[in-house]
Amino acid sequence: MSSYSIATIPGDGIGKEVIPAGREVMEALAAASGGALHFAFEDFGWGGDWYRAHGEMMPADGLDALRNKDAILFGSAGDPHIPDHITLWGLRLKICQGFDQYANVRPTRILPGIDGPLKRCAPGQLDWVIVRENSEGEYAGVGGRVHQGHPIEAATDVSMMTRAGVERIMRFAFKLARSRPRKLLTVVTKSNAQRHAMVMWDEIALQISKEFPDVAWDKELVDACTARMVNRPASLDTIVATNLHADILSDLAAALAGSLGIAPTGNIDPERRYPSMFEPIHGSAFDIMGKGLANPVGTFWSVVMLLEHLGEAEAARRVMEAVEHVTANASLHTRDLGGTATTEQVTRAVCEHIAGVRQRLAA
Ligand code: NAD
Ligand code: K
Ligand code: MN
Repeated sequence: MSSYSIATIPGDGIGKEVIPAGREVMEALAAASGGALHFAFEDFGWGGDWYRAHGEMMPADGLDALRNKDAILFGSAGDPHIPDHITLWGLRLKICQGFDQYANVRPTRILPGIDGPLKRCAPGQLDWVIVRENSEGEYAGVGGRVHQGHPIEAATDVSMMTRAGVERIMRFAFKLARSRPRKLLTVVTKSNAQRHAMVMWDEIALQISKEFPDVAWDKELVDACTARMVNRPASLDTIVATNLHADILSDLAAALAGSLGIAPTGNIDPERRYPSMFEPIHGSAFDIMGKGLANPVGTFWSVVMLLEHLGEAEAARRVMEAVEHVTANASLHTRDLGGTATTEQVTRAVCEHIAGVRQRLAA
């Protein structure tokens, strides 16, 4: 039997709806495994409510409570009554940076039954993995404000990149590209305008590419890349970009694949010194929270990534199959996909499919 300890952090808004749904799916998977797979869950009620009670988004020793977990399933940080920079830096970024989860991996493809906005794009022509540098760059936290509130006020957010930080994300991206059938990497840049850090980024891309002679790669400016994603989706496969650039590109990618509610991501420590954290890419979705309208598919796909990270390829495949079975059925689409299904109905259908596979195997 394989047993894993999993931390769940629903956080705020619809995180409180989709993370319990993700846990239900993992429990259904364990039940269907006939004892081969076991998950010990511990739930952490951190986020906006915790902030109101304690003045911080998570306890000061919170990372210690997570350190020995095998993986973390995270919902969203963001509360309508607390500034976004407090919720983000106080919880999600604290975990990403505390555990040096420097590779943020975002697979995107059009799932069966989903109608993406790209009318000229057959489903198989959009199959990307975006690798986002997740530890420095524009979100390094370097900067400040002087003369606050005065007419001469100035403020900076410095995009700080280190050679070591860029080398490790480039190496990760080339490796990932090599593991995919097309062995194709696009390095996104903005070295025409950002003439220091991005020029180093380009130089390091060239340097690391020499370690991967079997990977074909090209460079694209980030603005041009948005157009290429829309006009020539099949020309892209694996994409590596800075923290900010990839943040933006991956929301575009999610929308092109049908909905923000479907897209998953992993915040990964490739060296496995710390637990990695998996989450849907969407936020707290204040406009739909508490209504049962949240699409849980992004969380389920995140569970698939979590299982793959744990080396449970067969279990991951089983969950992905159940997800694709559900997306293929329009009566199980939530409102963001033009349907009327609730979070609970989609969750139940995925759990039933997982349980049914076992029944069919046993029969
Ligand atoms: P959002 O992702 O919360 O919502 C954007 C739009 O997409 C909304 O219309 C929402 O209803 C819809 N949507 C998102 N997820 C959906 C789902 N699963 N099913 C159906 N519809 C879905 O982004 P936002 O509105 O920019 O941000 C809201 C809050 O979330 C902010 O506080 C922000 O800082 C935070 N946020 C957190 C994270 C994170 O924790 N990783 C990521 C993004 C935003
Ligand atoms: K999220
Ligand atoms: Mn984002």
